[in-house]
Amino acid sequence: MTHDQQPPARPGTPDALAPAPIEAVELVRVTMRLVRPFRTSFGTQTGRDVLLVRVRSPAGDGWGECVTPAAPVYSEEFTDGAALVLRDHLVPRVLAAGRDLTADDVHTRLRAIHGHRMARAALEVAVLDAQLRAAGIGLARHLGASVSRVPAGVSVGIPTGGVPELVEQVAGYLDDGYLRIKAKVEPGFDVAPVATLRERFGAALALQVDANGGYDPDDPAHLAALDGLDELELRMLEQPFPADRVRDHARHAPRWRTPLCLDESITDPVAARDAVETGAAAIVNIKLGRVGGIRPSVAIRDVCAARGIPVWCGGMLETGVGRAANVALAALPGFREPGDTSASDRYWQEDLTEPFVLEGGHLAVPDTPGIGRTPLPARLHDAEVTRVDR
Ligand code: OSB
Ligand code: MG
Repeated sequence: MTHDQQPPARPGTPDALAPAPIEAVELVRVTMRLVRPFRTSFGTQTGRDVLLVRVRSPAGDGWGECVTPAAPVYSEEFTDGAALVLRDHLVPRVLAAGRDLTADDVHTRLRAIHGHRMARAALEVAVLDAQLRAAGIGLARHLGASVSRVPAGVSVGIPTGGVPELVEQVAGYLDDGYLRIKAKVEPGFDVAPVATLRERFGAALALQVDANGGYDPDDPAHLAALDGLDELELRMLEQPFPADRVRDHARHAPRWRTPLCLDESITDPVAARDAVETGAAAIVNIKLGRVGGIRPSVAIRDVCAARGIPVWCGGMLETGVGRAANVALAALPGFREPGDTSASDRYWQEDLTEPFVLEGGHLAVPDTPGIGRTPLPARLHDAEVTRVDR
């Protein structure tokens, strides 16, 4: 438990918010290059083709970030698909039922739509941001956050330079002050590199791994590698098997002392309940994009809290817009582990917003109205904008 203890602003009673009048919705795309390529078991990302949703509203525009990668490699969603479904389906369907909108209306009006959770989440957050700006309330306070800063971890990709480069990167992040390290693993890059980290940085290092579903639950060699990781005193093993193999996670969990954490498999509160109740997940990574917004994220937190399961806030290499929402979520009661809520300079030379900075291993939770960050106008000069106003 690394959170500061502070009473919530208004325990359990998020302020009721007036609807925001929406004049138009814009899809804003900006190309961003990562400070270093990020490799996982599903591939390498060198940058992001960032898709933002901007809702035009008189008291202040609302912003949300769609966290899709360019290709459908993490889940079925990808950025061009998200832009298309927002433009042709989600936004028209929401606006057709009236332009005075709440974030809850977004969920209600999209009930008949299957999937596309990252796209839906971006629209939900943008509308909520506009409502909160009009009300002069910050997102964290609105949600009942209990802390003013959140402990920050960092997710370290599989480096092209192998173990020496991994050690060097981790040393750099620890110098920066990050409070825990999550190393990406895949078959062939697991026990040896992680054992090296454990030897080099000692027993006190808060260390965990994320396989992004890269292991086959029926392959004895893969299971043997995971047995090897189990010796290394890891905080958790995240998503060893593919997203749809929840029963296999439950089947193999008793084999290891290391708690299993699920990411890709947890798409909604029912999936969370089933994963927890069957023993597939002892810890849950919550990403508001993956689950379709802040409302389902809070519902998953509740499902887990009722069953004594810790949750933490994951990330999808967001810009400051998405990170602002993540940091507010990470400040809620029940979020009990450092998140992948790293500072702006871990991802970008220049963020889209005022940067998030690491202070003593923590990020400050924004307390200005709305989500707490807006893209800087100068950073949007080359953006491609699609207006959707019907
Ligand atoms: O599995 O948590 C993951 C990034 C992109 C897609 C999936 C994942 C990640 C990360 C990085 O681990 C999290 C971050 O720092 O934003
Ligand atoms: Mg993950």
